[in-house]
Amino acid sequence: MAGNITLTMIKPLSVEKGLAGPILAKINEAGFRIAALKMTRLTQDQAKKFYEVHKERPFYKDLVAFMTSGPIMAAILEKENAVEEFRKLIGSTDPSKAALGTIRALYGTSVEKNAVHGSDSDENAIIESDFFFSRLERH
Ligand code: 3AN
Repeated sequence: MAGNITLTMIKPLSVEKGLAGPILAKINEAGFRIAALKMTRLTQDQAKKFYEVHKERPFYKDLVAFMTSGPIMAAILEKENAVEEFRKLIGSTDPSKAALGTIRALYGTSVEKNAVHGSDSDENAIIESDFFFSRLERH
């Protein structure tokens, strides 16, 4: 059975451009419930750990630098089949290839600066939610 949570990060450039509000509005309109939400700035170590699966990829160092360049907003989103539904809402990794109207098509700048993160599996949704939020921070 598909899980009902996913983890998103509104990435630094989106926060800097004042896009957190519009992005959260899209998330609400799409029927997700926000179960946890915080603004924080990732340390180098945290960003490296979060993106550890990509550590052999050529873009890893730049991605860590970008993700630590300013505050982000992290949220746990709830909906039936949340991971897949949210990936539909955000669109492809590359904003120029993302479907019209998706969050990355609307607000993304490049493959790296693609507006938001979304978990890629139920298993990672749980790991990533635990990375950011204690039980007391979930509602
Ligand atoms: P997604 O976020 O769509 O699941 P992943 O998991 O392949 O994509 O990549 C994680 C993050 O790494 C992306 N959100 C993006 O910021 C960055 N990334 C992925 N591919 C590239 C690339 N070719 N060049 C630069 N950054 C990339």
